[in-house]
Amino acid sequence: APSAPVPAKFAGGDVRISLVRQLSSGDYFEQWLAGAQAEAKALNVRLEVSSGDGNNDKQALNLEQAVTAKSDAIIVDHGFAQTVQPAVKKAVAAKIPLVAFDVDPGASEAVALSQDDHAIAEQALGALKADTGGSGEVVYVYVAGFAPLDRRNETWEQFKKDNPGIKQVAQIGVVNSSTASAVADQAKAALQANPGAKAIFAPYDEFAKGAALAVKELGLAGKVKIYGADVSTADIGVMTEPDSPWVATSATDPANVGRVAVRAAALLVAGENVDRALTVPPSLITQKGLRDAGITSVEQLTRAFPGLTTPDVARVPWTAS
Ligand code: SR1
Repeated sequence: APSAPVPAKFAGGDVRISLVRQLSSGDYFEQWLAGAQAEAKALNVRLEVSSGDGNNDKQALNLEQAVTAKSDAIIVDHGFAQTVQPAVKKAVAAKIPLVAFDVDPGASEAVALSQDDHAIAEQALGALKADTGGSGEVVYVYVAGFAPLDRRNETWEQFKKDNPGIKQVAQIGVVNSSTASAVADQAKAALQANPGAKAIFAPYDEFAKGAALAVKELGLAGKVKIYGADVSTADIGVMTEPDSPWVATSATDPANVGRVAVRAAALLVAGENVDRALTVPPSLITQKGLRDAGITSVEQLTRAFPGLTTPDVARVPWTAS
């Protein structure tokens, strides 16, 4: 049951929150937005959404505009620190509460929200280690500059030090509006150049989908396995299809993370205390686990993994959940 009355501003439907995104295409970002919109509806908040469509300057401009428009709060979703931080400073100066998801806001006033990216990489790499015995040639998919990928990369670097039998034979990666097909092309070339590779560490679902396509097209299913991150209903389809090389992924429920972002922003608008660092834990999801349980959708997955829903992260006292 709610432990506080609904603040007047929320009851009147007068709260406007700007969601300023760097990226919006792909399963992860679509599910995240659906969660954010559902939470905004539940809290009677108007969510004004913009996307930079991968263009950092456009995102920075959208952020400036959210400050000028005097939104009640701003959520910055991804982006590069150097392009986002100048506008974040302006939001702080204008006393606009701010939640930064997957980007360093560079301001102690802002709430920094992330998934536990080190755990994401550790879980996926734990599966890779269990399957390979800790040795073998691995293709790695990475693009620097994205905070979550940089954190996962820290874990990968440490993993290689701790497991000298693991040899990174190629590094590939691109993030754009057709990441999966671009990564598929790169992965094909990397696998052809490195016929001894037996695993691909691809810690973003668009990377993993691209890698899976490459392995299939080269007829290497059974020889090369993929260890990824993130999950969607489409990803579950890819992981569970016959002969799929994508055997493990470590993931949160992206819709849940979008919900947390909106709750944190709403709490700030209401003047409630919010931890300055919020972290959403992932779960390890394996191909075998999905197949054994007959899971075909994220809805079924969240029922099987109740830890994927985190009502206590940024709990709003005036709602029931
Ligand atoms: C390009 S960054 C992609 C990552 O952002 C989110 O953290 C998702 O987990 C995804 O892997």
